[in-house]
Amino acid sequence: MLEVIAKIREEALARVAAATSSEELEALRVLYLGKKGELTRVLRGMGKLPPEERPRVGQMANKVREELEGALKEHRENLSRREQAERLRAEALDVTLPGRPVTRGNRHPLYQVLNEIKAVFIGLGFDVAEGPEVESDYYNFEALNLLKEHPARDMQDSFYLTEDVLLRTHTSPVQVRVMEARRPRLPIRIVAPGKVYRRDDDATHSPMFHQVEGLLVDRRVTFGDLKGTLMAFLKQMFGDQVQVRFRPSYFPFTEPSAEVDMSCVMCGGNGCRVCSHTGWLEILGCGMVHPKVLSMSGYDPEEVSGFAFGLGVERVAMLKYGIDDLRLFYENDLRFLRQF
Ligand code: 2U9
Repeated sequence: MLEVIAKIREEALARVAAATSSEELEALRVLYLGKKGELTRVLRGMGKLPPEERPRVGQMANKVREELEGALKEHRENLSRREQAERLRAEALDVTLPGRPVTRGNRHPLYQVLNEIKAVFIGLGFDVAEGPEVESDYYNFEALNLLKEHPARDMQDSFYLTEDVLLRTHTSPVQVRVMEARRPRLPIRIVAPGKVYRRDDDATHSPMFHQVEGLLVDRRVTFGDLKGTLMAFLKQMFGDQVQVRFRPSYFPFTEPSAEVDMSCVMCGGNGCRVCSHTGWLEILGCGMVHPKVLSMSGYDPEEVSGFAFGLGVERVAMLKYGIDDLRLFYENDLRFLRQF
């Protein structure tokens, strides 16, 4: 019997020493010391021994049990220390590493340009006015002297929600609303920036684009005031050396009307691909507010006059940065957007 116990002891201690995980140790504990374990079985079988042998066998079995329990405990503690060390190594967090830099974003190039345009006009004494992008036929067309037959009113050219509600095709309705709201206080000196919508879609036209329009209404406003204002704007925007010319044009809401060209920002006026070898770039439309437009909003064209202008933000941004496809502005490609 003593030999059996000695053999169990030797085998158990060897297996405990060789165990490589807490689970394996627990399985060994059950195997040797559990209710049905090998050492337990030996102790249970003691009844069959002659009474004089029982104390020695009992003593030895208990000693081995204690020894095994001690070995299990020690090895379990070693293993758990090693397992924890391994876990910590796997999840290693080096608090001395420098942090990841937070990269600073930038405003969308179109809104950088839009804000620049706004800032120049604010500097010239203009207020900024905003209004709804969903407009009535009256504010978008009628109040601007666009008659019922005007091609811009065609379903083909504008986005209609109902027969007389549409997405604004320009920011002019904002100015009409301001003229109504402020009457009779003068002067009115506002720019109206924002999104506008037209049924157009190619490399230089998008169904949604941005405009800045301006309006000045007061007593004795002249075309000279208009020219001076726009020249001051273009010089601040593109540099003092920029040349400006006014060409007669036509808009239903202004009379007389003009288109404004500036010397090409790419070639300085010598002629290049961007200006189609003319040396000039078309940048603005403008004119004196049509007397009918003034009177429809409740102003007497005999008493007051005004000028108005409009420009496309995308076009200004494309010229400023030498971009030839405006769809780049809307694709949200960070490789493009991060350059500005
Ligand atoms: C009121 C009266 C008159 C706004 C004007 C233009 C000329 C013009 C275009 C520039 C490029 C539109 O974005 S674009 O396609 N605009 O040429 N806009 S005068 O005239 C107004 C506005 C409001 C009450």
